Amino acid sequence: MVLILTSACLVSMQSCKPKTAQSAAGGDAAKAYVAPGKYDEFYNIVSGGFNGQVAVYGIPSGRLFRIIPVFSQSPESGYGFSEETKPMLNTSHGFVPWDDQHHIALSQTKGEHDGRWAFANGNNTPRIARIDLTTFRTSEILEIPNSAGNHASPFITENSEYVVAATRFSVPLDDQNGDVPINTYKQNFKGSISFVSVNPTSGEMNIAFQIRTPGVNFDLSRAGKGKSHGWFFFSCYNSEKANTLLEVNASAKDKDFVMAVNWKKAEEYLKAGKAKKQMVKYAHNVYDEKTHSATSTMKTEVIVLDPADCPDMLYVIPCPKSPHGTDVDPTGEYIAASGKLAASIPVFSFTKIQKAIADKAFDGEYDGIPVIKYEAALHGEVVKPGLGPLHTEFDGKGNAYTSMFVSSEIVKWRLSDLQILDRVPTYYSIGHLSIPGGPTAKPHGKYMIAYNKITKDRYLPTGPELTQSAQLYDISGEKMKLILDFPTTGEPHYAEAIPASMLMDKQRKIYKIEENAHPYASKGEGQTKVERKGNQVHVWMTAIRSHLTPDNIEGVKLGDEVYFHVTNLEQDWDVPHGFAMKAANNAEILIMPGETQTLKWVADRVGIFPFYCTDFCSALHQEMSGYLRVSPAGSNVALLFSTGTNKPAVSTNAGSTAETSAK
Ligand code: K7E
Ligand code: CUA
Repeated sequence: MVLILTSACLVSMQSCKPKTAQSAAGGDAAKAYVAPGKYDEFYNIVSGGFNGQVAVYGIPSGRLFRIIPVFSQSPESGYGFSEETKPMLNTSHGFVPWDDQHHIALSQTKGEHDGRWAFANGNNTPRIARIDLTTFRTSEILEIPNSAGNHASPFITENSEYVVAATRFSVPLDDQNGDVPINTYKQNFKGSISFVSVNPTSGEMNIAFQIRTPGVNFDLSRAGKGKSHGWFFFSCYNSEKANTLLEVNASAKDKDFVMAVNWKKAEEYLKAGKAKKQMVKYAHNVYDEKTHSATSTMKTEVIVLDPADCPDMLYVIPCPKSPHGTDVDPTGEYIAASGKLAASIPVFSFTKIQKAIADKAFDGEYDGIPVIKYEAALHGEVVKPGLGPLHTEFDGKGNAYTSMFVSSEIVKWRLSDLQILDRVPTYYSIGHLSIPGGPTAKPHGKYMIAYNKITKDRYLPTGPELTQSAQLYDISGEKMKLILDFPTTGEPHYAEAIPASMLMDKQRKIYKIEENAHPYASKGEGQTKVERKGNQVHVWMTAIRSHLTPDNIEGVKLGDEVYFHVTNLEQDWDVPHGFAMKAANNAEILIMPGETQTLKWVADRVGIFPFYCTDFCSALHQEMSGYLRVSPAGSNVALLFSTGTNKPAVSTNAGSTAETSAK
């Protein structure tokens, strides 16, 4: 949420609490009821905001199924703590284990959900992640160079050709000396739009090209679809190019812009060799499902198109007051733009934009980019929709739904004649809203979910901070009906929901042990061992109900770095084993059937250190444990490991027992 509230807004926010309709009527609430043992109709994949994660809820029940760590370390799964997953959080700035996650884009084919991947943005240290929807795990993270604030991201084209990212903050380019006075913004700060290609088979991301832009701030955007496929519509604010007190100085002009990008044209310029190479530095991190390990590669160049060399590639359309987003309707004809401070919602027509370009209905230029006349591009305005319009979704039946932050409501309006049909309160201060399939060519309709910024009196209070929350509405009839409140983890921004039937039958159940290509895998207890390499001790360990092999380890010395490479030998669905070591400076690791994961631990004192399985895996789970003995640095205790056999006892120094030497 990028809104800066004026005191007037704050006042109206306080007073926006409706006096009636505090709760859903019982009859409506029943529509959200999913009986015990029954499945939900939709998976809802929801941004986690400043917790850096993505969460998965059922719709209509609002039940939380899973939290997917993306730009965060997860003590639950060991993501970002295990040696295998640490590289996922590598960047050109080093290990960055947090980000601010706002937007989700589900992969599409022919403008419809295909249920393969979810893309998610890291807002703070610019990154895009790809989540595999067969494992609900993060598979890839790509850093975005020439960007600072990856808020306008990720947006997907109708065949997942690209996920697109534009910079929130314009900044000096990565290969230039950025040591410039901040008030030289207008000369030195540039914007950048990145087209990230998606490999149609593997999903792997690659920056195909960037477009250099004037130094504006980009906000939410959408790809064209159907008739407007090949175009992209970005909302921009700060066309004033202010560098201080943006609250005032970036709101000076009456209109900012929607930037229309003809990306098919950009591809032609690319083929014609118009792009220039630029030396930059950005990390590309990929998780390999065969080695169960991530690798991080530092990339060093991007190719960049400059609009000055590429006529007819970019146009700008004036748009009232600090737009926060553009949304394209299912047919691809209408582009709704929401100005946070605007009194109306302008809706542009793709057909009219094309005609305006053909007729050169321009109103001068902005930094060399033709400015299309507002009236020439306009389908019409939704008049007096409410206060603080932010985001719009579509039901596929010719209707649009816009969230109103300041007046805390959702307004339903008709695309054809822009008439307001209905309005419903939200509790409170709605940001995004989402309709299953809402951003696609074929919305699934039926439900609408509001993501709120403030919950105030809706839930039991929990100290200084109250829960975050979403609200579910039934939109199958003419009137929108509130049917459920459900708390969310983190501050939710955008979300996408997809029919359960598209995902549930293709879930990965296990990793086949025979396909495990981890260099430290033990594919059976016979392969377990302990080896020393200098001060590193590698433990090849297995886990199966209900023991760890080896479970007695001796000969580790003070200061040794011990790597526990634990392979879960199970080949049944949903039988993870966990592994935790006393005094480890990280989290547990949670190992899926057939998988190998590594916990690093440093022996910081002499003594006996128990380790155990953390996931209640069987009736004898509590017995699934072992001991590691640490001896002084100069000790002569040999490296020994075993399970189920007692080796002869060896003491560190003659005359004392093993017990006392451990003190
Ligand atoms: Cu919350 Cu999409 Cu970051 Cu609007 S943004 S609310
Ligand atoms: Cu394995 Cu508990």
